[in-house]
Amino acid sequence: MKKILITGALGQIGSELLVKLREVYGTDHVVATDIRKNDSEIALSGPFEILDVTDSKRMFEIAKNHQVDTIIHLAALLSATAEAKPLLAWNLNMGGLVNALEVARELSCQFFTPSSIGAFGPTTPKENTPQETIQRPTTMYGVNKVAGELLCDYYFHKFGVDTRGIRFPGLISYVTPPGGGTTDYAVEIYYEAVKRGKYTSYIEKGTFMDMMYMPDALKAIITLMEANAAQIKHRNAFNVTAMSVAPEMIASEIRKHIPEFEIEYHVDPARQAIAESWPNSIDPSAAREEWGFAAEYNLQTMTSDMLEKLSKKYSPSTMAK
Ligand code: AKB
Repeated sequence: MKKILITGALGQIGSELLVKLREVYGTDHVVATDIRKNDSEIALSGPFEILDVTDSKRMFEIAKNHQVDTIIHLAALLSATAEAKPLLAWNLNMGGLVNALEVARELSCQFFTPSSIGAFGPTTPKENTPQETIQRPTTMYGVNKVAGELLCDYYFHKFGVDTRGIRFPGLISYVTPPGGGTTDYAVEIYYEAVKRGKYTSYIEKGTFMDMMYMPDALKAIITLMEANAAQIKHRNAFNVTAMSVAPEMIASEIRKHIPEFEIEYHVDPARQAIAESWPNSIDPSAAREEWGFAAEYNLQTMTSDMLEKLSKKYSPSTMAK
């Protein structure tokens, strides 16, 4: 049975992955860490330690004290924030990653960290982007992600650390909103549809990016971590996707449930430029072939589920509790 340490456990992926991992491996087998603690059920439901991932000594102590054998390193700044604060992004994203890899090396832990469609750039083939292709991103986030993929490869080849990674597209969920990403519009649109019946998109109509519903992302992480090492060739990191969508496509799907829903566009040039530098759609065939990746949700099924869950979350009776 694995004993797992998660960094960034209160973030968008962490807050749901933590619950899922505790269901699978047991509450005491998953140690949550984040830079702050809040009074959410997640933070209070099992082992939790405050950790700034740039503090390598503390990270080592926590991992050693809890005798973990697996590290899932999620703490990082997303693309739009990283672009606004590039030096902070370099220090946090790369500093945190190398600290976590060092702990994995010293304690012989299995290791997972997410990469992103942000690891591609404007010279990458835009449609059906291959697993192995040109990676010359023009954002600080992209530079971090490419360097991170290479660093994880290095720790595998040089030190034998069992590093594994996934290039995630935009992740959509109703539990914890993302913050500072370029694909965040695809989450906000559902919240605003339920709360106000309209949304102003900062991403231009006709801009395609890959997306995936959170349950598929969680399943992908667990499946990859459980996969037989002998099957895995592209360990850092696998392309995965569930859908390639533009804002108007999500809007028209929402309208099937909320016919009066309206979308307007007020484009944010900074985030639009990032979006345009990324692929329109990526090819997940290596993940499918090497460890059986398959997304369950498409735009239709995800939209139904998001709207149902958010309507419950924001219904007057739930809000009054
Ligand atoms: C972002 O928009 O920065 C992230 C990502 C695709 O990596 N959601």
